[in-house]
Order: sequence, then C-alpha cells, then structure tokens
Amino acid sequence: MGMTLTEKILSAHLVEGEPVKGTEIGIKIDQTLTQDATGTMAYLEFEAMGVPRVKTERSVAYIDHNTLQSGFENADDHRFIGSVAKKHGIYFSRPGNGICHQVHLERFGIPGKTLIGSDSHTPTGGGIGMIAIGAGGMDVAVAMGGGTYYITCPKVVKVNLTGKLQPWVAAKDVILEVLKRLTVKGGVGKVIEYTGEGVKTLSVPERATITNMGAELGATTSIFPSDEVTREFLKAQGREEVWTELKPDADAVYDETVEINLSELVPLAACPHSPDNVKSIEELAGQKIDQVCIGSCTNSSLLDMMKVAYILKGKTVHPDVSLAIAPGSKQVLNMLANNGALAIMIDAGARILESACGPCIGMGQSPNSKGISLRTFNRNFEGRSGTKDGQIYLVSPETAAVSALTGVFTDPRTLGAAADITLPEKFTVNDNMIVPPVSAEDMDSVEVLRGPNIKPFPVSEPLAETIDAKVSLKVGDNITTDHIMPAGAKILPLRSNIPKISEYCFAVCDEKFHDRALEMGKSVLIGGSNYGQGSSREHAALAPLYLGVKAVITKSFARIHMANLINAGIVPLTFINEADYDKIDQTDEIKIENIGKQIAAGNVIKATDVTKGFDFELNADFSDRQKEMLYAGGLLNYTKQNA
Ligand code: MIC
Ligand code: SF4
Repeated sequence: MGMTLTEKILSAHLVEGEPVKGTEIGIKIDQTLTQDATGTMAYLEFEAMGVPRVKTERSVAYIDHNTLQSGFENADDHRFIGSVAKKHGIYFSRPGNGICHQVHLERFGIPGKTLIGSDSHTPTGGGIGMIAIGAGGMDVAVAMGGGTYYITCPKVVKVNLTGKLQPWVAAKDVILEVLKRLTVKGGVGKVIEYTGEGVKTLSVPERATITNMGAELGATTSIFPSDEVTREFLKAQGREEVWTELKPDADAVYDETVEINLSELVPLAACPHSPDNVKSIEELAGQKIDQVCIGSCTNSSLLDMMKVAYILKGKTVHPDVSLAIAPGSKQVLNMLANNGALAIMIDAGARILESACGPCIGMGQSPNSKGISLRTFNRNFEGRSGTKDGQIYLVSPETAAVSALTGVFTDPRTLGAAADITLPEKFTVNDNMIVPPVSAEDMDSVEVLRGPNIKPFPVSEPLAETIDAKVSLKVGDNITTDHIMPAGAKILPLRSNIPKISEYCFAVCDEKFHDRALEMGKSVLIGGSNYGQGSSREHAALAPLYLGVKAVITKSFARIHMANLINAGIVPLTFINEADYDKIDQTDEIKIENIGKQIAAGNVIKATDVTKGFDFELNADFSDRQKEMLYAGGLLNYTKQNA
C-alpha cells in the first residue's frame, strides 16, 4: 500500500511506537525554534535539564513577539535568550530580523525534516514539505536536549486542489474555505496534506500561508509536497542544496478527502470572533471599517507586500481608516526598501511597523472601541487585539489593501485585471542579524545574563492520592489560550514571571478568578469542547498550576494545551457523558478518590460531585508515558526522576 507524504516523513523519524493511527508515537526532531514569549521558559527548562549543547541539527531562538520594550522586562529577556543561545549551540535571530516562521522558512527550513517550535504556527514550515509542529516550551526544551517528541499518530486528510486561483483571490481564501468546511475543531488528531494539480499553481509563500493557518483547524500540522516550485524558492534563497523532491505515493491511502477547486474560490473573511466564522467579502461589501493591519506570520511575505504596494500605488488611505503594515522579515523589508515598494506604502499613508508580530498579539495598534479592523492575521479571538469590543475580521492582503483605500469592505476583484507579481529570482540574503553560537570549547566563556524579571517556574507536586477540590471556574466551548492566559502589551512582558502573570489568568472570562482560585488553595476547572485551542503558550498551564488547579475536566481538549497540562502535572480529563457538564456548577466540590490508582487501572475513572451528590465518569485515556508524567507531577519532575 502506498504512503502519504506525512507517513513517509514520520516513519523516517519514528523512534518509538508503531505507526498506528490514534496511538502515541515518538519521533526524532531535526530542528527546533522558539520565540521570545515562550522562549524564556523553554530555555530555563533547557538549563534545568543540564544538557550542555543542543543535540538537534539546527535550533534557532527568535525575538519577535515582545519587541515593544515599554520597560526593562523585554530587553532583559532578549539578553537572557541571546546569551543562553550563544552558550548552548543555538542560533539567535535578533529583534528586528523578523517573525520566527517567516525567517525560518526563508533561512533554515529543509524539506523532509522535522521541526518543533514553541509557537502554534510552526506548521508554516509545511509550505516547503517539512513536518513542522507547534509544541509547548518544555517539549521543545526536551527536543533540544536530544529527547524524543511524542504525538498521537495522526490521521491524514487529503486536500485535493484542482484549478487555479482567479485574479485577486488569494491563498488566504483557500485556508479560510478549509476552515469554513472543517471548523476550528476539524483538524484535531490530523495532518492536512495538500495534493493535486492545483498545488503547482501556488508559490511557496502562498503554501506557507495555508499551512500556517492550518493551526486554526486544530490540526497537528499541514504539509505541501516539495517540488520544482519549492526548489525555485530555495534557490532564490541561495539554499538550493537543501532541496529534495518529496511527494506522496500515487496509491497513497488517506483517511478523508476534501476537494477544493481553486478556480471556484472567492475572497473571504473570518468574522468575529472565530477563524471559522467565514463569510464572503461580497456579503460584507460596503460596511464601514476603521482599521486595516497587514502582516503577521500568515501574510507578511515579499509576495504579499508587493501585491499590497501594487494596490496602494499612487492612492491615499481612506481618511477614516488607519493602515498599519508590518513586513514579516528584515529580508522582506529590505527588499521593499530597495525596490521602491516601501516608498509607495509610505506615500499612501501606511504606518510602517517593525518586522515582528506586533498587532497580531496585541502589541500595539489596538483598534478604537467597537472598531472594525480588517487584518491579514490568523486569529480574531475576543479581546486579542487589545480592545475588548474590537471587531476583528481576518482577510487576505488584497482585500485588506483595497478596503483601506475605500474605507469599506471591498472585494479585491473590483480591481480588474490581475497584477503581474512574481517572486524574484534571487532574494536579498544578509544574515547579519542572526548570531551563531560559540563553539562547544568556548561555551564556558559565555555568561548567561538574567534580569530581575525572570522568576523560577512553579513547582508541581507528585499526583495526590485523592483530588478533593472546588470548581474555581466553569467555562463554555472553544475556550482559547487567549482566554486562559491573555497576551497583549500589558501582559506579555510578564511571561518570565509566573506569579505576576497569573494575576491575569482567565481575566477575559472572569476578573475574580485569580483571587478565588488562590483563596480556594486547590481547585478544578470545568470546560466545554475544544478547550485550550489556539496558541502553544505553556503559561496557560503554568498559571493555573501556580493558582492551585489540580485537574481540568472538559468535553474535549485542543492538542497542544492538553500536552502542556500533562507537562505541568495538571490532570486533563473528559466527560464520558457530556450531559454531566450541565449538572456541575462553579464552586461545586469535586472528589476523585485514588486518582493515581484509577488512572493506572484503566481509561475510565469515577468522580463525585459532592455538593450535588452524584457520581460521574471521566475519560482518562493516557499513554503509559503520560501516566508516568502525571504521577511524577509533570515533565520536569519526570525527567529528573529518570535522569
Ligand atoms: C499566538 O499567535 O497566539 C502566539 C502568541 O504566537 C502563541 C505563542 C505565545 O503565546 O507566546 C502561539 O501561537 O503559540
Ligand atoms: Fe506572531 Fe501572530 Fe504569528 Fe503568533 S500568530 S507567531 S503572534 S505573528
């Protein structure tokens, strides 16, 4: 039987388990990346492991999230990461060099390799045929130390692309169409593999937009084949030698198939407050807008920026609209500066931002109250922009740029004939903002620089015999990590300080949560389905850990967050009978007796709502490795025990 591309790469990296779908497998990781907002924790964890030098083929530390530096915290964290990287064998991409996923695609990604990154949009690397997966910081630390990375062996979904995009319809519209069909839960436990005749009509940056935002499907990752288009891209980056051809076997068997005729797609938008709340721009046309932001790891490539410049050329931004543009990398910004496109943007009235995440993570450019903001980003969760009642729509750069001129939602197809914009034969390559590590012999000469913002992470205890605790919070479906541990300009600088950042835990849902949880001492959380979707931030597990949360009981979990909870020693459990969710209220006392023994004995465990006086069953479907981690009180304790 033929193999899918996903199966080929995974089996070439398999070090534990059998390639049986739904079971846990361990894979070897070739490359890692971190960004600064998750990186400080990841490197503290790496240091705690005591491995002197990274054992991967390539590890890169990027600074792209916390670049506002409105106090000493960010700059201290940058210094810490820079010095740790230098000492332990990690390349350091300095602030200003660009967004991790964009730069990694340009400068480091290699077809057929495995990559994990402490950022959920790591699947961007799937655009050049990598198995690139978002993970928690601890998992990345372990992989840097040469440890195995564990995932549930995924199902593989074939997205068969036919036809060709019509003028002004974009790669963003492809992934929005996939999100509309599969929803934000549709990809859980699956890899989305793009195949078919339509693949060759898409450039690498377009493919990367699609794999990047595949994160919003909840998918393990997304991947494109590595073909002549990939070779041309890598050649233009001066890296043709890393190219290999990669494709699925002709008789590969997929678990599901989705058919997409590119020729039939139209410009789309994800409406507030979910990436799968998709409508056509035609339906929204004419509605007034307040802001447009172009950039983020989804849509900040040179190709995207050139299309934007083409649309803005000789025009002026609508008087009621603020337009912000953040090119994705130094390479992109540099090339725009040299070819005149940057001048066109400035001329039109765009506010040019540094090459970083910026407004995508609420680092500035929050819209006005109730403001309608069109963004080329990947997430429009409530409050993420920094304005609680901001109305964020996710669109293509083409739709964003033309709407910035008209002041209303505008279908870019009204622009008429297609713009003739192709990738350059050669990108401008200058890696002078990437600092290589010192050699192993010289590592002792590097001092690791720690600022006062860096606090030790919370200690987790081995699993108690019985969990007997009150429900400190009950929430609904699709709770994101932006609800659990919000980001934004005020909170992100506290990423290295768990006690302090915990004050904001769940503040979007309930401002009193922090105090209540502390008062209860230990507690349990109740959630709906797809709990913890979105980012990879382990802070969404570490803050609850600090606040005494012992177990999280939901209808279902998102992949990375569930792994982060186990890594933190918090027990993630799901209702066998979803109706039990409705019966439990906040402040109810929940008792799970002999929890360790129950977990060891089987997949179904018994719990009691002491307040209401009823028993209910919970699913505790863990691998042996996960069980061991839970008994030990998390990955760090487990690793120390086994060392
Ligand atoms: C995001 O887009 O939500 C982030 C900020 O990049 C996160 C990582 C983080 O919270 O630091 C992610 O996607 O994993
Ligand atoms: Fe940065 Fe936004 Fe991409 Fe997250 S989604 S890595 S915040 S640009």
